[in-house]
Amino acid sequence: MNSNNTVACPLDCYDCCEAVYDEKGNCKGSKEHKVTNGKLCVNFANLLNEEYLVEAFVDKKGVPLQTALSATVEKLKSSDPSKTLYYKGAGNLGVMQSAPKTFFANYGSVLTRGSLCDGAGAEGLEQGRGKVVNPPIENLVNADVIIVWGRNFSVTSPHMYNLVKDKTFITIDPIVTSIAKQSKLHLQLNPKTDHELALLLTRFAYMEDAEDENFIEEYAEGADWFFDTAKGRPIVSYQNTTGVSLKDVTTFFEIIKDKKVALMIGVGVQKYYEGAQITRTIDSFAGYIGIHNKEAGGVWYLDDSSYGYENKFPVTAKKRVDVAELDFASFDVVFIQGANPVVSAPNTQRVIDGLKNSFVIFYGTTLNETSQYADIIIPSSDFLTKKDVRLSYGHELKAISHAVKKAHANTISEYDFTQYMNEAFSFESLEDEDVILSSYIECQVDKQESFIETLEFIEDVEVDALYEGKQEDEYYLITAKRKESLNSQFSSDDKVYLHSQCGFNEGDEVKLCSSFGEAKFIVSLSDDVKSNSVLLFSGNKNGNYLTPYKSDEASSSAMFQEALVRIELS
Ligand SMILES: Nc1nc2c(c(=O)[nH]1)N[C@H]1C(S)=C(S)[C@@H](COP(=O)(O)OP(=O)(O)OC[C@H]3O[C@@H](n4cnc5c(=O)[nH]c(N)nc54)[C@H](O)[C@@H]3O)O[C@H]1N2
Ligand SMILES: Nc1nc2c(c(=O)[nH]1)N[C@H]1C(S)=C(S)[C@@H](COP(=O)(O)OP(=O)(O)OC[C@H]3O[C@@H](n4cnc5c(=O)[nH]c(N)nc54)[C@H](O)[C@@H]3O)O[C@H]1N2
Ligand code: SF4
Ligand SMILES: [Mo]
Repeated sequence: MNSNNTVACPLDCYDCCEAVYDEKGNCKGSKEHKVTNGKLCVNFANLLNEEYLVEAFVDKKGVPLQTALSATVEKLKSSDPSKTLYYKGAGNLGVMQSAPKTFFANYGSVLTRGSLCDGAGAEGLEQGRGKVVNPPIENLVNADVIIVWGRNFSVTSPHMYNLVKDKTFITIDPIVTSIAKQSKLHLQLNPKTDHELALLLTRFAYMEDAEDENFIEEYAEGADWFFDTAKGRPIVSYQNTTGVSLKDVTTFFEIIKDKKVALMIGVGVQKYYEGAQITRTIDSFAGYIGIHNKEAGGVWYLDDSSYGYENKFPVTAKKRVDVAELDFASFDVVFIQGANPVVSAPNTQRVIDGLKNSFVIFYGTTLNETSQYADIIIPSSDFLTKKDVRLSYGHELKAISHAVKKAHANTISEYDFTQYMNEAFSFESLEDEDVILSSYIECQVDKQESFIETLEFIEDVEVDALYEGKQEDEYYLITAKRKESLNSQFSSDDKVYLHSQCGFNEGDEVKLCSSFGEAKFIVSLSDDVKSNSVLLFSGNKNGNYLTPYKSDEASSSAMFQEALVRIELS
């Protein structure tokens, strides 16, 4: 691991792989990084083939980097800082991406709060146990049965999956995902009924004598209340609302009986207004049957990857706005780094209208749908040319990036950009780059950090069901990841996937309408999609015309699936 030719995959992905760059310029998966295990994926290949941006722009005209940087300084010097926004995306997850935020916080820009990704679920887990830290990867490897709940495990963390692909799987997902196809049991529940399913499972756990009395006594609070909530409804009523049969629930307990269980929760369960409560209910069920704090197995989610590390880029924002609700038009200047909100943020029409009415500075490695609206474009140097460290939200291993290639003269790294701006504004400069990086590289987080001291069970579950207001001709909106792209990066798949019973034909052009907007799509039929749902992949250029620009109830985060859609031939 001490070699100076490793490169961290910068992409927003659970696996956090490390590659080795050889003298011939080839990148191979590191064999020393346990999760990478010598292999890389199609998206890493996409990165290597990417046409990186090597020209800066001011007013759509190509200019040298220096001209774009000077124009940025000039624009900020003549603006009211409180009318400027700093918006950072997840295009690169290296720790150095946080450097520019320190400049903008000192300057006085408004920052964002909440997330477009895992915010609601993280909030739910944190409410119950105070922190979100995954168990050691060994615990996953040593589990017997893996429950994949609202996570496209083999697609969105292909290397973690590879370590355990021979285990017994149970999948809980409205879509027949590739992991569902390899599972012993697939509970194809209705969207946004996961909290109900968790309560039903808790009820069965009691009947099957599957509760973990020791865990409950030693580490849990409120288990009785939680169980009372689970008992509050007739069992058969859960069957109707979740769409999961009691027979399948019995099978679920047959499979996990006396087994070491790992529960992999994904972002699918929490893209809703009450996403925090839903996730916490699942974690409470896991506590009830004693999955936590064991030698093998445990509960995984997208954890706080920097837990236990010293934050080298602390910021205090003068003001923050919710990332899902913000209106770009209400700012004079918007600085967008590593993001593509025109495709990835909720409510595309509102994003575009906002960007058209603001001065936009775009800082990225590639042109994208958002950079079209930029007044200034600053090219960021690509991942092979800058030093960095990646911490993972999927497991405890980190990946280290050396600058294995020389950066193009017209590009600038996030660290150098921040230093440049600090100097222009006479702000204090950052610590030395190598000192910052060593702090992350050398810090070893104790594996015991994932130990849960107290699990407070959720007591009242108050979730407004989507099925209650749903009309016959309305569909649930599912929006999930796909193998060949990383959110809006690389190729996009702009189709709508529908079950063959939907009454439309392959290739039809349809209009989808929600209460938030409408857009056209070409139909692709797939019986992997539940017949009451439509599936749009993340990165679909038109998908977010349909999604709400409101925050969830607890974490200021987006809730992409809190919507129902109608379909008409266009
Ligand atoms: N190849 C690839 N890998 C990626 C990404 C990518 O774009 N491409 N993106 C990365 C990022 S940013 C993230 S956050 C992670 C996310 O990775 P995952 O956690 O796997 O997230 P998603 O694919 O959004 O959704 C997971 C599953 O939730 C299901 N689902 C939807 N609604 C519900 C529901 O109401 N209940 C239940 N039980 N399931 C539901 C979907 O059908 C889907 O199969 O993946 C990362 N990895
Ligand atoms: N409908 C729907 N919407 C979603 C999702 C969904 O499942 N469905 N998923 C949500 C999730 S989980 C997430 S995480 C977000 C992601 O949304 P965003 O954070 O907006 O990420 P991307 O769309 O992947 O945009 C990445 C951009 O970052 C830039 N970039 C890449 N590397 C670097 C770098 O090193 N430096 C700089 N400065 N720029 C770089 C590239 O120009 C690229 O276009 O999308 C969310 N939006
Ligand atoms: S699996 Fe994820 S971390 Fe690994 S190379 Fe692919 S995108 Fe990068
Ligand atoms: Mo994400």
